[in-house]
Amino acid sequence: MKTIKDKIAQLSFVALLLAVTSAMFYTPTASAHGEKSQAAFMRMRTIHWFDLNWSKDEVVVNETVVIEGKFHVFLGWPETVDKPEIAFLNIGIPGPVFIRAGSWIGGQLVPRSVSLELGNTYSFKVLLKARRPGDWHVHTMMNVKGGGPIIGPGKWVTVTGSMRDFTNPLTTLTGDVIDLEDYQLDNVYFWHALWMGIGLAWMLFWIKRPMFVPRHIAITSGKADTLISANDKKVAIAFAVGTMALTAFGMSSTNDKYPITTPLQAGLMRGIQPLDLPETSISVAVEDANYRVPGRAMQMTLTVTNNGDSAVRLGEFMTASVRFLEPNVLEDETGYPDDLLAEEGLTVDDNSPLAPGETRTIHVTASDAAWEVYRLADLIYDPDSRFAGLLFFFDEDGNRQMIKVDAPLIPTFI
Ligand SMILES: [Cu+2]
Repeated sequence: MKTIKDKIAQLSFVALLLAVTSAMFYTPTASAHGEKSQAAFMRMRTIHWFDLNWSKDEVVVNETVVIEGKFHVFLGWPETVDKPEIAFLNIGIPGPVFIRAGSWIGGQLVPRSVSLELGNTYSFKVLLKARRPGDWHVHTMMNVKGGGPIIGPGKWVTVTGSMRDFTNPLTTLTGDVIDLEDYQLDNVYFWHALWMGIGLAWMLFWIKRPMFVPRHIAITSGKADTLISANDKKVAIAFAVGTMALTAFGMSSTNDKYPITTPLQAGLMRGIQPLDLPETSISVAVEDANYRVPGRAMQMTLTVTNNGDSAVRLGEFMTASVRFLEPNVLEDETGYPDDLLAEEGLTVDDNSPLAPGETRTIHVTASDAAWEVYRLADLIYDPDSRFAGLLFFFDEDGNRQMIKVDAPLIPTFI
C-alpha cells in the first residue's frame, strides 16, 4: 500500500515540476497590453483622445518620438469613477522601453499631477526617447486617482539599434554632467548586496538550529529561556550595533560627498489652460440609439439643427478611440492606427449639406468589427447602458465642429 502511495506522490510531484517548468518556458508574445479589457463605459465616457499624431513609427535608440494631440474630458463622467481632480498624463508602454523626456498640457510642462475640469478640452504633447529595441504599442494614457489608468489609442512604434548605446545625460543643478542610465549603478549594487548579505547572515544564524517543533516543546514546557544562550545575545547585539554603525557611516559619507540635495518634486498643479474652442453652432439631439448585436452596428437617430452660417455634413463619430468615418466627407491622412479606424464605418441616410437654419432628422449607423474586437459592445450588459462619443461636422471649407453625445443605448439581439 505504502509503495503505491509513494509512487503516486512521486508521479504527481514530477507532473507538477513538469507543469511549472513548461509554464516557465511558455512565453507567448503579448500583442497588446490589456487595453481591450478596460470597461467600455470607462473608455467611452471619461477621456476622449483626438487629433493624435505620433511623429514617427520607426526610430533608432536615443531618437525621440513626439506624441501630440488633444483630449476632451467628458462632462458625462461616470459616477463610479473618481473625477480627474488628481490626474497624471502618462504613456502606456510595456515597461521602460522609452523614457519620457518631457510632457506638456496646454503648453505647460507637467512633470506632476494636474487637476482637470470636466467639459474642457486640452492640448498635450509628450516626448519619448527610445531606449530598448523592439516593436512597442505606444498608448496615450491618463492616470486618474480613484479611477485608474484611462487608456487612449495605441500605435506600434519600432525601435531599432542596440540598448547598449542608450544614454540619458543631464546636468545637475550643481553643474555636474551625469548619465542617469548608469549613474552610481555600482554603488546601488554594492549596498543592495551588502544589506542582503547581512540579512541572510542574520537568518542563517537563527535557522541553523532546530526550528519549530523542538522550540514549541521548549516553550510549552516552560523552558523558553533556555532557547537563547548568552552567546546568542552577544551576536544579536553585534548585529544591532553593526547595523546602526553602518547606517551612520553611510549617511555621513553620503552627506560629505553630496552636500546639496533636493527632494523629489511632487504636488498638484491647478489652473491648466484648456483649449479655447469656439461656440458650436450645431445642436444635436439623440432621439434614440440601439446596438444590433448580430450586425455589430450602432444605429442612432439624431435631430440636427444648423444655427451657423455655412452648410455642414457629418463626417465622423468617435468613441473609445475608435473612429467611424463617413468616406464622402472625411478621409484620414494622419496615419491613425488601422485597427481603430473604420474608414467607411459611418453611414448617414441623408448626408447632403445641412443648410443654415435647417433642422433634419438623420439615421446614422456606425458599424465595424471594432465594436466586438475592442469589446465596446460589452456596455450593453452594464446596469447603466449608455454610450458617449464625439461627432464631428464639417462645412465646405473643412471647418470642423465637435459635438458631444451621451445617451442610453438599447441592444437588439435579432
Ligand atoms: Cu496596446
